[in-house]
Amino acid sequence: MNAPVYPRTGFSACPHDCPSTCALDVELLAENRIGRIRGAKDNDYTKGVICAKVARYAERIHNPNRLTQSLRRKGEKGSGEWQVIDFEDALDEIAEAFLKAEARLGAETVWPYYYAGTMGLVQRDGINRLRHAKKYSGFYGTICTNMAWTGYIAGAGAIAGSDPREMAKADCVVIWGTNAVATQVNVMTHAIQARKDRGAKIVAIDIYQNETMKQADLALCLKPGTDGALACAVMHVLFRDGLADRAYLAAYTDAPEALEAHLAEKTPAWAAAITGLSVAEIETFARLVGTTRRTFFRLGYGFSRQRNGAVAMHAALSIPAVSGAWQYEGGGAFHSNSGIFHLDKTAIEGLDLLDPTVRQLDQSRTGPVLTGDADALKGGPPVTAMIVQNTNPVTVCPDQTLVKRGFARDDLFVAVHEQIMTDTAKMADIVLPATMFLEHDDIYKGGGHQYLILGPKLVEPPEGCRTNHQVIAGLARRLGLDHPGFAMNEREHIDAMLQRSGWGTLADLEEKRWIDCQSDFETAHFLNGFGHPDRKFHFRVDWASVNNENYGPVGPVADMPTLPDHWAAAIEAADDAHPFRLATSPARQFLNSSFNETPSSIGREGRPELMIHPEDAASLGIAAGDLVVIGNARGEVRVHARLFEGLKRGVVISEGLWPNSAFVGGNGINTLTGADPVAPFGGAAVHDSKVWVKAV
Ligand SMILES: Nc1nc2c(c(=O)[nH]1)N[C@H]1C(S)=C(S)[C@@H](COP(=O)(O)OP(=O)(O)OC[C@H]3O[C@@H](n4cnc5c(=O)[nH]c(N)nc54)[C@H](O)[C@@H]3O)O[C@H]1N2
Ligand SMILES: Nc1nc2c(c(=O)[nH]1)N[C@H]1C(S)=C(S)[C@@H](COP(=O)(O)OP(=O)(O)OC[C@H]3O[C@@H](n4cnc5c(=O)[nH]c(N)nc54)[C@H](O)[C@@H]3O)O[C@H]1N2
Ligand code: SF4
Ligand SMILES: [Mo]
Repeated sequence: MNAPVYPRTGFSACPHDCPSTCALDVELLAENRIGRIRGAKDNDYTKGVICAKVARYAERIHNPNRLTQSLRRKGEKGSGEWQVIDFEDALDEIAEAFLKAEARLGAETVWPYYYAGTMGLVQRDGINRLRHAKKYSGFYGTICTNMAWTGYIAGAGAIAGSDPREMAKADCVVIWGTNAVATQVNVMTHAIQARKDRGAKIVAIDIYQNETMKQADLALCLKPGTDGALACAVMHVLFRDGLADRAYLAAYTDAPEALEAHLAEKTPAWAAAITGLSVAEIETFARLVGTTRRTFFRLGYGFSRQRNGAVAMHAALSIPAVSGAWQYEGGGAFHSNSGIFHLDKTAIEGLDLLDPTVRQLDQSRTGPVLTGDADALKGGPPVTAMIVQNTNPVTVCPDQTLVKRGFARDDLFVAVHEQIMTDTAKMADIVLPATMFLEHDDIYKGGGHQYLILGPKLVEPPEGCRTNHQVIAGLARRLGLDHPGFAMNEREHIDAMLQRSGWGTLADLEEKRWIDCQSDFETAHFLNGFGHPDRKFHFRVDWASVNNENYGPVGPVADMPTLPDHWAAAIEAADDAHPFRLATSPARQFLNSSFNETPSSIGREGRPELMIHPEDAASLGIAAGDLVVIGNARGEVRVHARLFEGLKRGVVISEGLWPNSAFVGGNGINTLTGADPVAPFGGAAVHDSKVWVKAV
């Protein structure tokens, strides 16, 4: 074989937890060195556009602070004192700790813990094979999607929708509760295409004037947790003004008469009082979507991160079912395409070994789980051993005080497999160094689009780094597990999954780079019926039965409204002691907690701040740049004030998942967010916290 020539371009996919899952062209400078990363021009979703932080990936992958050695804790937990150890010895110690814990308290005391730091299906999900083979506690991954998906499924019966590329063919694009400029830039590519080609109107609905709102023709800035009210008033106007598509309603929906009657009182004036929008804004928006057949509702995650988030998502999704927009190209709704890929992950996840009687523990309740809350532990043994891959719970999980207390427990053994020394890795007993995406083989599926994309190994990792798959297989060997999935390598897993799923072979994919899995127009627009057994869109919801995932309903499910509504009682409304509502929106230069270690991202983001309305600041005696304390019953956080006019009074926003050490006093922003169970199936209401704010 000829030696590879440099520089050259390699093909990949962005592994980060971002709906865009961009197809990438990677400049390869040497066997172990990359240059610039660009978006693939010939992928018709990516269209050559990626975010700046991934374009600068050389900075992250060649970061001098990367972990490249296995470490064993020397001092107290979190002391930062480590001893370098051999990788194989580290795996021996982890396996031994797991066996010891299991012998004492049963297999469920071990909690393999992972999330979406990489979205690669082999590297991310392989840990489940270990879990199923050993009957360790399951990881109920709720932190991101639960309220959103539950609300969407409640209406449509599936996680799918209009082809996201159709946004470019819309006459109105409603960008609802997603800061797409920052969080999934390609939505903007397609929406702006529609504006250029067709004069389409772009509507954005958010709680502050972020970069996406600034690009909108109509920017609706409402109070957090009130989207259900806006949606109801819009549908009220559609019925009132003869803009509801009654033929469509009769053919495709379950309870149009009940809905119309239910909405009779939900007028724009009613919604204005709740949302803080004006009646005129609501009327304008309703008329626009009611008179524009090709209205594309691009529903994001942000507005679902409220305790009434599932209800809000369902209410927003109900609008195109009333207007009939689903029938038209460029119309309908889209949230995620997760439901279209029908991938058979038996070998990757060891699903043939799945025992549904083994408990699952809720990611969003990591704090309560690790501090012994009997309800969060589902009546089972305490967690005394963990391996963590691709997630940074000490930064990202709600109710951080509990999370920290849990990870600090002396009777809890924790191994963390990481690329950098995160807040979580700092609390570990053993740290293992991980490869980055360009250093291992994997395959990625779009959330915001319809492609399966190959991400092959393109460069050599630093000596010492291991793939997730290698770590899991190494542990399995030591634990005496013989599932065939442990013996296969990454490429064999990709090939087997593709073949079993009917998507061809790895060799095919290597040639094509990506597979377009889009379903046909009728299916995507639910014109052959929605995903429920009766094939109707459901306005009426029995929340406890929407889905279950072997966990069961939680929270005040019985109080959930059965028709689209504003579920006021669920959210943490401001009160005299906590006059502000805090949202913790994403930072453009970070990807959750990833990139919060790269100098250029830190440089562009500055420091942890609180955006507060100038009049609120004045009333508290706070000036721009002042250090302030934000607090509630869960704890206190110190940040610098940034006066910002683009939000409602009584709303404050702190952008970004900074390392806890970036905060004066070391309490990260999730100190203020709650780990209480969110109805109906859990999740993290990270934009729904009542707080007080004080000058220091
Ligand atoms: N740059 C960057 N990109 C990211 C991420 C990141 O951290 N940084 N995170 C990635 C991940 S994991 C995900 S899941 C996606 C999420 O991406 P999005 O779908 O965009 O969701 P969020 O980032 O949670 O919030 C989006 C917007 O919702 C707003 N919001 C909060 N509460 C409400 C409300 O009650 N109503 C309305 N209408 N809006 C509200 C927030 O202020 C924010 O501007 O982004 C991904 N992409
Ligand atoms: N306050 C507040 N909290 C939030 C949010 C919010 O908006 N506000 N957003 C929430 C959301 S939507 C999400 S999805 C979560 C995300 O939270 P996390 O899942 O923790 O997300 P990341 O920070 O993207 O990734 C975590 C780690 O994965 C590591 N990693 C990446 N690739 C690999 C790999 O191949 N192998 C290994 N071993 N490690 C790898 C990275 O180095 C990074 O440190 O945070 C949630 N928390
Ligand atoms: S983080 Fe999102 S927008 Fe940026 S390259 Fe990755 S998938 Fe694309
Ligand atoms: Mo997420």
